[in-house]
Amino acid sequence: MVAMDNLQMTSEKAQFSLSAYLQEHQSLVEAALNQAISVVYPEKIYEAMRYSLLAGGKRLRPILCLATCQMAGGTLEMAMPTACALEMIHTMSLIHDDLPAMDNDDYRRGKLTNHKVYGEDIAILAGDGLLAYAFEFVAVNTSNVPAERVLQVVAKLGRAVGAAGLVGGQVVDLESEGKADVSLETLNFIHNHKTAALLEASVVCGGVLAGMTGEDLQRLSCFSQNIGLAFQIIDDILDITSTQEQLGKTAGKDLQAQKVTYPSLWGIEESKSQAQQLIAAAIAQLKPFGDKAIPLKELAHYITSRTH
Ligand code: GRG
Repeated sequence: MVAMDNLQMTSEKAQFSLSAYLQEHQSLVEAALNQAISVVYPEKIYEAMRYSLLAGGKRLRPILCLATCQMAGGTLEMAMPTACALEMIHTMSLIHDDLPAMDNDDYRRGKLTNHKVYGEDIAILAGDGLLAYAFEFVAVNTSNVPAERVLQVVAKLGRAVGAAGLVGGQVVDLESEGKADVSLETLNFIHNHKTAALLEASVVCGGVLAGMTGEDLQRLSCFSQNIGLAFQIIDDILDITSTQEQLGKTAGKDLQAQKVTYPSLWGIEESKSQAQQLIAAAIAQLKPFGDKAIPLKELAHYITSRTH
């Protein structure tokens, strides 16, 4: 496809524009997500799934997956079904996170949350529908990739969302709520699982689809764990320093829920410095990949400079 081929990276650092890269990749992901789910009977559930999936968002996970696949010599087409699945899984986790039984939020991505529009019952089912469809989507739509790589992707996605990943992190987060004595170790556990696990899967699956193995995958795993934690530290800071309009969701939630966060343990300045150190450690892992890693490096920097 010509439009996708035009997006192949040149090796000239000077020619790389992160904002153009983000814009181009975001619109490819939007188009693929829009095509992924059609509204059929029973319409309500498909509408609820599409409502949250197409509500905007930075599309960071799909873009990380596409960028890594390209860096490793693969194509956007090889990674697009997995990129869409990552966004389906991420969106389902947001829908369930916002439920009254969890964080009880009214706004997400600048819109009313799924349960506020469709009711709790449909919101739970919309999350379930997106989660199941994510796996079907990868299995059915991935082409020009050997089956054993697709199987590896399915396994990695499953691990990232289950009790060894998002679900486990969410459980410890719920257990820690209202406790003032949450340790740094526990906080790291929560966010390594709730946030970093899916970011890690995004990067590593991109590498797997393109045929990466061994030490290269280890490097990608280390890169993404570091950016995952940095991402969460910045998320915690933005919850304090940004407005609801900037965030698209209720601001100041952590303080209100008396959650222990990185800024509550370290203060804002030290938290920023820790995030910078994690980004530097992440970028160091990309050294062997040379100029091909420029998009991933720039995406890592974007994590600490973002405002929403
Ligand atoms: C996964 C089976 C399954 C259940 C869900 C609710 C839950 C278990 C886990 C919570 C996961 C969660 C909401 C983690 C927070 C991750 C995070 C920092 C979200 C914000 O991500 P952004 O900033 O959001 O990328 P956008 O809207 O830009 O996509």
